[in-house]
Amino acid sequence: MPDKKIMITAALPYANGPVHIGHLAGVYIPADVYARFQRRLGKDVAFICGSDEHGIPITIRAKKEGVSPQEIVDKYHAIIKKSFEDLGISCDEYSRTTSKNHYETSQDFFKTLYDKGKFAEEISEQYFDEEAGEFLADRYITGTCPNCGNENAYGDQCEKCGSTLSPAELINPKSMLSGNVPVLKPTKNWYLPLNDYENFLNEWIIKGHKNDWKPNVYGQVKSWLNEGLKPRAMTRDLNWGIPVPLPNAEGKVLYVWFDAPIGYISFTKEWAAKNGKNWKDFWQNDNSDLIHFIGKDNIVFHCIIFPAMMKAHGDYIMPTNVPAFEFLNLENEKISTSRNWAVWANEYVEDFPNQQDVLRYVLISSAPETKDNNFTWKDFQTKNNSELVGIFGNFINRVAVLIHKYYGGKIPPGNEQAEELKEITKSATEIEFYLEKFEFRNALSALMNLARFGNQYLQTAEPWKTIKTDEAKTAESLFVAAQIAAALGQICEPFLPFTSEKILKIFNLEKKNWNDLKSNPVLIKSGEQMNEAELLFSKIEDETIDNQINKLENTKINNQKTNPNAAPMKTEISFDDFTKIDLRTATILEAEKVENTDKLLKLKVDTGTDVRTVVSGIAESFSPEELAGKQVMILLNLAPRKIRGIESHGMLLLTTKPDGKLAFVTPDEKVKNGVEVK
Ligand code: B3M
Ligand code: ZN
Repeated sequence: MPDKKIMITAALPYANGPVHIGHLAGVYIPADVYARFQRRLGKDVAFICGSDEHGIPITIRAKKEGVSPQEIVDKYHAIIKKSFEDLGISCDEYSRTTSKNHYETSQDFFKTLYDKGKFAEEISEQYFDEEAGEFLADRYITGTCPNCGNENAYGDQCEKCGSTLSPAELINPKSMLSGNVPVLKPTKNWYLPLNDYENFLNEWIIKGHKNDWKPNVYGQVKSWLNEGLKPRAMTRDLNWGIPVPLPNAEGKVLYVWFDAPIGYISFTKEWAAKNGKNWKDFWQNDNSDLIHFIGKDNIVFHCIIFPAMMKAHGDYIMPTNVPAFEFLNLENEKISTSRNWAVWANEYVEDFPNQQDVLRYVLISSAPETKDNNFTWKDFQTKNNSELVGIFGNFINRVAVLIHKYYGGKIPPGNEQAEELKEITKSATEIEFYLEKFEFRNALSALMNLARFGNQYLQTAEPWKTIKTDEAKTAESLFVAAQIAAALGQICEPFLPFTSEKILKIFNLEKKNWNDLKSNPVLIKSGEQMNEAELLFSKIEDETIDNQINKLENTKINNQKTNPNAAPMKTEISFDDFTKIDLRTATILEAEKVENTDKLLKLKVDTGTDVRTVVSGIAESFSPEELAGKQVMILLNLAPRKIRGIESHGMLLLTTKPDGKLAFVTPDEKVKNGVEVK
């Protein structure tokens, strides 16, 4: 039988924002390491991902940014796709769920289930906004939480007390679209009776995968099954999504969790068509392993709902494993897109050019495999400076420099049977063992241990000393060191692909099949010529880290704002700076429009110290007539400047009302002109 195909999926990120380190550590980097590793084993791998472009997260974001859902997904799809490319996430296909092919594939899937009689049609009462003429998704209804009294709870959840809610439980429900009280209205939807699949899921997961699935995944599935499954609607009354492919289903779309996982299939089709592959070999053939990389909040969808859909369809294989990760915190706090508490992939790439592998390394080493984990910038710095620079980079660099110095870059003669070379096969074997079990942190430690071993070996062999006393010894030890360095270049590739490329270039090597690494540790022959060494990692200074920490601190300050639209505070000034400002009460005597402008008024102002001309951009908020006699505040000692040929001296204080019109800032009682503000 030919090698099994490997179908690797990574959860489709919602195209409602860029991806952050939590996504990377908990899904995309592990999936990428695994995919790269499987390719190195020579397997036929399809590593598939793409943007999830439907669902409420998209429409909410669109409302927030004041643009259409299509504009939102176009924008963030491009950003996410680029971040993945920049960070070496080697998806074979990165598509999107608004593609035509995906519409067809998911509508076909739905039709198949419908034709087979797998759905139950049910009429239920859903909240409807009569003014907007729309049914309301749970997220679009706010009201008072019955559990804690929070007046801003959502129809699906109260963020204050954390309880899960349904819209019907909210006290005083209000539509977010119009602010009106929504009404209940009957509507028909198509349900997948998940309860019909309980036996199948019990047999397949509870009996079949007790030992090979991660305890967190297994445990969650078990508790869902213990509670008993209920029919779940696979359609929604919404205007953003894939239309339900049935007559008389206007205004209804596929549930986002129905269409999104089918995305894995649609995107495989797209990839297969471009690459001369047959997508069915990966999805509809037992000689294929399907692996879903996801975060823990997606377990139920990948272990219960999507399998039930595939089972109902009948042609699909079940996932072999669903390695789900826990969450990564940032500086000991939960990462949050809405609070901007995150390190964004696209910003990292800009702030740390050519240091993609540093992020990859740090995120793998703190991957939240079995429990939530934490990312701190200090830890990032330490791991870079002491591990990547101090151990890994240092070793490779020493080997390259010494071979250039003593042997003009030619690998010296040595013993191909040397005992130390066994470390190489040992590492390759160990890493394989861990990766097959999805233990990425252990696999990475095994890699670093080989670098540590290399350093210690050099330290003991001291080729820089033996060169003066016993040249043959130097040759021998540098031969061994060269093999270890070359091996590091080979086996670091799944984890540190950019670094691997550099090392292989230094040694003039091609990527080798992983099995060959295990069977023959001689990776570079005596007499082969090396290239110049290239810098692999460089020290990250305190200042760089402080900048990142400051960025987060600013986020915190912004998050404390009671008015989210308030502009951030300007740079602090000293008291001395403040005393330079001369603010006075004054009165407008006359006002007239400045010709050929819409905004400007020319004002004659009595400042108590003089009568002067001030040009002010307030014509859209006030008519000249209403201004005569108005008390105002003036910045008296502002240097005069010419505006439309008129010399304007001083500036009046104004602020903006909720309707966007301007209002004067004035004393709350009448004051004489020319009185100082203190
Ligand atoms: N779009 C990601 C999330 O829950 C969700 C995954 C879909 S995978 C088919 O953040
Ligand atoms: Zn509550």
